[in-house]
Formats: sequence, structure tokens, C-alpha cells
Amino acid sequence: MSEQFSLQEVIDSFRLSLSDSKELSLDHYVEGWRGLVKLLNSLGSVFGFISKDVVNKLSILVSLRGGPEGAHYLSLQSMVQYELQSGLVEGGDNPASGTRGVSGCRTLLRLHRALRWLQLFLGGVSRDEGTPPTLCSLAYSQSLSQHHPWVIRSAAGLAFRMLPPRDPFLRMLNAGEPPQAVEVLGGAVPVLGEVYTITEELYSKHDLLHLP
Ligand code: 1Q0
Repeated sequence: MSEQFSLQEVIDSFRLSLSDSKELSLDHYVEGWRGLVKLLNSLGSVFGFISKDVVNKLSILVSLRGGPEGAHYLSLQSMVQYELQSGLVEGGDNPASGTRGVSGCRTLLRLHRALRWLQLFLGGVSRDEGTPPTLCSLAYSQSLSQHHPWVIRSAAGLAFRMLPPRDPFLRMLNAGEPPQAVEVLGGAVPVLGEVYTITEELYSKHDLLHLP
């Protein structure tokens, strides 16, 4: 992936993360998130505390994938199965990670919740339902915010106000002029939605949606 963020690359990574049988490849999932981090970084240092947290979570997943039990971290499905069978979902002493007490499942759950926010936010932008700051904060209150304590909610609220207006925001996606960028955005939403739904169903089936 190139240094310059492109929205299309993010969509491609998330699209590629799903196999025909709806297995979700963790390598591609992480790649998609790396692209999102690039966009976040291009928005300026106000968003640094958010991208730092995402980078941290991605490095946990990458270290699990590169560790001695890495083969189990090939896909979302194999990760869930492995951590459930080995009693690692709640953290435990995971021999596969350098980080004690941190499971792949709880780490990915945080990103999964954020993906819902992104889907709502980008959907709103693509349908021109308001300005990016307004849509961002609306999407946040409908999703991620319920999982965050007050201090994070207020920091997030301040950061949202620094988002650029619609046209500059669309240009920052590196997907052409605003009308084209809107089309690309419209294509991103169902892809993010499918990744979200597959994860949500799997986590719900195994009662993993509230991992501490
Ligand atoms: C564009 C503005 C970005 C707004 C992001 C909204 C979320 C704000 C949340 C800020 C919280 C970050 C600080 C740390 C929080 C953690 O405590 C929390 C829980 O983890 P833990 O280990 O303490 O239990 N972490 C999270 O909830 C993860 C939050 C991740 C936020 C991910 C935001 C990704 C942003 C991507 C920007 C993309 C813009 C559009 C690009 C279009 C491309 C298709």
C-alpha cells in the first residue's frame, strides 16, 4: 500500500478480506485499518490520540499473527475458535502474544465497534445528510460512544469539531473530485457493512460482544 492514503485502497482491502465462503482474513482486515490510520493522520494532530489507539490495537493483532500460534490467526473465524478453545478470549496468559492478558478477540471487538461508526458516518456523508463534524458526532452517539467513558467522549467531541467541511473532506479521500469521491464512498458503505455484519453475527453467536 502506498504512503498516500486512498479510499479505494481501503475498500479493496476490506473487500479482499472476505473470501467466497465469508471467512474474514485478518491480514487484509489489518491492511484496511492501516489505510484508515493514514487518513486519520492526514487530518492532523488533533486526531493523534485516536490513531495511536488504533495503531496499538493493530500491532497486537499483527504480533499474534506473527507469533508462534500465528496460523490460528489467519482468519477471524479461526482466531475466535482458537481463543475460545484455549480459554484465551478474556485475556489469560496468551502464549501467542507478547502482551499478557490481551486477546485477539477483545482487541478486534474495539475495531469492530469503530467500523460501525465508520459505516454510519460515511453513509451520512455519501448521502449528504449534513456536514462531516455533525455526521461524525451523530454516528458516534449512535454507536461507539456507548462503549466510552465520559472523558473519551468529550475528547472525541472536541476532535470532531476540527473535521473539515464536506468538499475538502471529500478531496482528502484521494478519490477524485467530490462527485466521484461520493460515488466511491457509496461503494465503501456496503463493503464495510458486510464485514461488520459477519463479525457481529460470529461474536453474537459466541457471546463475545461484551468482552472486557
Ligand atoms: C474522522 C474522525 C475520526 C473519529 C473517530 C471516532 C471515534 C472516536 C473515538 C476516540 C477514542 C480513541 C481513544 C481510545 C479509546 C479506547 O479506550 C477504546 C477502547 O479500547 P480499550 O483497549 O481501552 O478497551 N478504543 C476504541 O474504542 C477504538 C476506537 C477506534 C476509532 C477508530 C477511528 C477510525 C477512523 C478512521 C477515519 C476514517 C475517515 C473516513 C475514511 C473513509 C475510508 C473508507
